[in-house]
Formats: sequence, C-alpha cells, structure tokens
Amino acid sequence: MDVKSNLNALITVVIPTLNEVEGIASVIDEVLSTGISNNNILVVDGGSTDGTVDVAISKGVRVVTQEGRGKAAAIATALKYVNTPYIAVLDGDYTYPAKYIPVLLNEAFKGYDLVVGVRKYVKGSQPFIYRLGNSLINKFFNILFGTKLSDVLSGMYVVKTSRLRELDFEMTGFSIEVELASHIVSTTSKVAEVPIEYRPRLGRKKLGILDGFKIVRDIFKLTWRYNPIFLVFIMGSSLLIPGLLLGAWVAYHYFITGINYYVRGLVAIVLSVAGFQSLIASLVTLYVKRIELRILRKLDEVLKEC
Ligand SMILES: Nc1nc2c(ncn2[C@@H]2O[C@H](COP(=O)(O)OP(=O)(O)OP(=O)(O)O)[C@@H](O)[C@H]2O)c(=O)[nH]1
Ligand SMILES: [Mg+2]
Repeated sequence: MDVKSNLNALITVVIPTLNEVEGIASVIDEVLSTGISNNNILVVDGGSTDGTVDVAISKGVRVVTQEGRGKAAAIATALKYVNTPYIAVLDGDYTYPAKYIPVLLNEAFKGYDLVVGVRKYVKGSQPFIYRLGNSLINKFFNILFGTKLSDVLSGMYVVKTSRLRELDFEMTGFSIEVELASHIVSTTSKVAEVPIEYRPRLGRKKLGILDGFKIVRDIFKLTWRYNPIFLVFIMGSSLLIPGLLLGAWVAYHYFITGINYYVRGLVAIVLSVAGFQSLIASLVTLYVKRIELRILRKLDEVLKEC
C-alpha cells in the first residue's frame, strides 16, 4: 500500500497539550500540510488556561479534554477516540517537524510496531543539562533492557494502535514513552528509529530536572515488570560474591590459624545460598522470557497467515 496517498486511512495524529497557545496553531498547520486531514488530528488537552483549546478548535481539528492528569493520561484518553491502525504522537510546542510523520509511518509499514523520531538538536533547542540527562537516561535504559535505543524519551513517534492499547498505563506523566519502549522491546522488539530535527520550543518549558529523576525511578519499576533478569542477576552477584569471600576467609582461619568464626561462617553460608538462588532465579527468568518471545513470534506468524 502507498502510505503517502493513504495517510488518512492509516493514521491519527495525537497532540497532547498543556498551555501551548504559542505553538499549537503552527503545529496543526504543519501537520495539515503533510496531507493529514483535520479529522485525523486529535488535540488532547490537559486543562490549558491560556486559550490553547480555542485556537485548536478554530483550526477545525478534533479537540478533547483528557481524563486524569499528566501526559500518559492524555495518551490513554486519545485511545478512546482513535480508530486508525496507527497513531503519531507529537508535542504541541513546535519542536518536532510534522513533515516526518509520513516518513515514520512509512518505516512502520515495513513491519515495525514503534518508530521513534531520534532528535538531532538544532542549536539552542535544548539546554546542555537536559541533553546530558537525556543521554544518561538512554544509557540507563539500554543497560537494563539490553537494547541500543538512541532516544527513548523522544516525544515524536508512530506506533501501532493495537500495541499502544496493550499498555497498562502504569506510568504517569512523561514516563509514558519509557513504558511504551519497555513493552515493545520486551515483547516483539519491532522498534525502528528515524533521525529528525528538534527545534527550539515555542512557549514556556515545563519539564524540570525532577521529572528526569522520576523517569529514572520509573525505568527501574519497568525493569522489574518487563526485564527482571538483569536486576535479579545483580542482586544475586552482590550476595554471592561477598558470601564466597567471607566463606573463604572463615575457612582459611578454620584450617590454617585454627580460629573458629561460627557467626561469620553462618553469615557466609546464608549470603552464598541466597545469592546462588537469585542467580538460578535469573536463569529461570531468562528462560521464561525466551519462551514468551518465541510464543509471541509464533502468534505473529499465525496471525499473518489468517
Ligand atoms: N494533555 C496533556 N499534555 C501535556 C501534559 N503535560 C505536558 N503536556 C504536553 O505534552 C507535550 C510534551 O511536553 P513538554 O513540556 O513539551 O515536554 P518536553 O518536550 O519533554 O520538554 P520541552 O523541551 O520543554 O519541550 C507538550 O505538547 C505539552 O504541552 C498534561 O498533563 N496533559
Ligand atoms: Mg516539548
């Protein structure tokens, strides 16, 4: 299917907004210029008080007020109004060039569940500290999930609607993107990346350093749910290694110097046994994860044949 001439049958553009009056009109105009119609643009507002909603309505696009609070709740609300097979998400602050929506969709059509727009920062678009935080969060995510993603926090992506519906929306606010990435990389792994430019935002910045810490905490929570192998392995090693070292030390004194350290010996045994069991648990988790991936792949093949 030719993606570019079927955009409106394929995709809804979801724009979450919270006080984006400076940018929203330009964002909508830019999306319209790609050939996407008013009816396929959904602005999900989080209670703006600056006239964002009036501007969006005047542009003739669909505008709804989200249920609950935060960006994640806005995406969850959007799902109630979307009936296209793909969703594009982008900010209402004019940072993400809408011309990439068809490009991302075209990539998704090659068989990806999630296509992320990887930001190339235009001069002045993001303070150094935010870029640093962003890069550390990516590294952290990649270590815990064993991935090589470049921009998990990008606010521009195209996702298969059915895959987005599978989320529990356990994470709130700006952690929605990491929840989505964790879900996809831990199930089908069908993620692609496309480079895009990131422009300076119109309007006031709302994201703070504290949000960065919340995202790191949420990545930990998501690791427990989606990929506990690494954490259980680290836990196991951090018990087993001191346990074995202490055990060796106790044994040395028992056999060589003749001094008996009973309590330390007991601690060494407890640490070693607990550590060993955690390592076994991580192996079992790895095995279960592999089975899950195999079943999902098979299911995918069967569904394609139907
Ligand atoms: N509906 C809704 N939208 C929100 C909420 N919080 C933020 N947004 C919107 O989500 C998008 C992303 O938020 P931004 O503040 O731009 O966050 P960011 O892109 O990480 O940070 P900047 O570099 O400042 O642009 C913007 O369009 C916001 O207006 C919310 O609670 N509800
Ligand atoms: Mg933004």
